[in-house]
Amino acid sequence: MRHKFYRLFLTVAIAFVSFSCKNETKESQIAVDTKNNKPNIVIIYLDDLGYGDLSCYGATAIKTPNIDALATGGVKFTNGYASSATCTPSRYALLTGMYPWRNKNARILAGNAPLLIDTKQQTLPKMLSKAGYQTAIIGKWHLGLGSGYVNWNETIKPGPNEVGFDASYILAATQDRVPTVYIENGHVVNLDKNDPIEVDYKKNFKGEPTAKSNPEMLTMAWHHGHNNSIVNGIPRIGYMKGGEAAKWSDIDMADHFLGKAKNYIKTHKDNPFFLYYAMQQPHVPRTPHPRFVGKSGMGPRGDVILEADWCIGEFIKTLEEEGVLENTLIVFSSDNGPVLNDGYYDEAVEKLGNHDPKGGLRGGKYSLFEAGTRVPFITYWKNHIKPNVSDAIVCQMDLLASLGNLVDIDESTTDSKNLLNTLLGESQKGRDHLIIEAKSHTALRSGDWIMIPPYKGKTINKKVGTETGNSLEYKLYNLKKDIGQQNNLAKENPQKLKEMIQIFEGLKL
Ligand code: NG6
Ligand code: CA
Repeated sequence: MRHKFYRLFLTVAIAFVSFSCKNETKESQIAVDTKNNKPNIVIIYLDDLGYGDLSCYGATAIKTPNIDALATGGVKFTNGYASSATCTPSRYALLTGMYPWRNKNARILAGNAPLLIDTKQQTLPKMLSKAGYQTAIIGKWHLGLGSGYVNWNETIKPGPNEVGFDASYILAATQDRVPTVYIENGHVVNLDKNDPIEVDYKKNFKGEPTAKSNPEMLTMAWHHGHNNSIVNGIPRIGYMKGGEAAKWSDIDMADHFLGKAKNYIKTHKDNPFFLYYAMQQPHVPRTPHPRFVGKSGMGPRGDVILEADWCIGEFIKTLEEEGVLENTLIVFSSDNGPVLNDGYYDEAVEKLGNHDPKGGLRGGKYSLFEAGTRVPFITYWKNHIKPNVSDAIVCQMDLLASLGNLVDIDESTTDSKNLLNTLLGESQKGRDHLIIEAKSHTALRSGDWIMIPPYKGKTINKKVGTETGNSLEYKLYNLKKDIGQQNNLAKENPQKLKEMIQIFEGLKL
């Protein structure tokens, strides 16, 4: 595909050159043409969306027509992985192309944690900038800000703009963590200097209400954690004071980010762009806009999945209306697997019915079993990618090397694999091996097999209600025959186990 693409460009370029008579301008004109021929790149990244949460991945109780359209018009991966079973490490791997377990700080970050990515590190937006792209993030960041102490009332840096994004419009960490404000290019949006923002993750500010001291103020009840500051009636993680005018509206968040994403397309369509559209759904607190309340019959979790699908439909419509859809490669995925009760009473468990967010896999968010990291993964490029289903093993971490290949930048990468042809549906060859991670524990996927080493610790995360993947024995599953990881073959197949341990140890060096 890429070759075809460049061949086409070459023909156009040669035609152009033979046409133009003044030879001094030839070279610069070619350079401009090369730039204009690069496809835009969009990563649409959901938060906690499970392998079975979309109708294109087998869900029947919920219909996601807009995401389904990407899957049926592009490549739907059945073995697509986030690097990790939680957010921060997966996002770290996506943007840096590096295994997150190589960085001991790559774990779920507080809202005031320092920037996790070194400003000297290689990143996707830096690489694409080098290739002439305009780059932006709109949505959830959760990779830390500042270098220790953040003053939210001044320029907040380093952050996304210091690791390669030309433009950023973000929520700092998660929707359930303070500060509950949007930050645009390092500045809190709508900040009133007379009402400065203070954030603390250890202690409350004197006189400020919390979920524990003022339960009567709550419009959503907390189940575990989430009992600190109250914003819009929702109890959060962490304490925050001030910034009243800057606080976001939870029910409008999806529309707000969509508006920003649409506007970005409209104002940047004339030159190649890379947009990382990091949506907040269906992470807690699930706050569907009233238009979507009750629409799924599954409570807020189902409703926000419908809301996300609608947003994606609107976003694609904008690409089409602005005339850039056919020149835009879209990658769709999720940062980790699904969770129902992630700390609030919001009927996710009670109203689930027959829906299986895990899509037949075992575990879920936080788990080393498959549902923790195996997620929906779709590539779409209208009239360029031939619709297909691929069983190749691909990981989000591979986007760095693969997109590098697409834009002709050859950066050396340790962990990221160039799978461009696979992502464009021209090859079925994926990774030979992949190390997945959950809460700093790691396991090896290799071919049809997965090996989970012994780990101490709870086997079940009781509050959340999922299996962690911890046990005192080695676990070995053949995923082709046993996608639900029910038959541990470690004892039956010591030879395979030994081989897997050897590969795993070799890769972890
Ligand atoms: C956990 C939170 C959970 C969620 C998660 C991060 C508690 C008890 N649980 O610590 O609600 O915020 O962090 O999710 O506080 S992630 O998708 O960003 O990794
Ligand atoms: Ca997540």
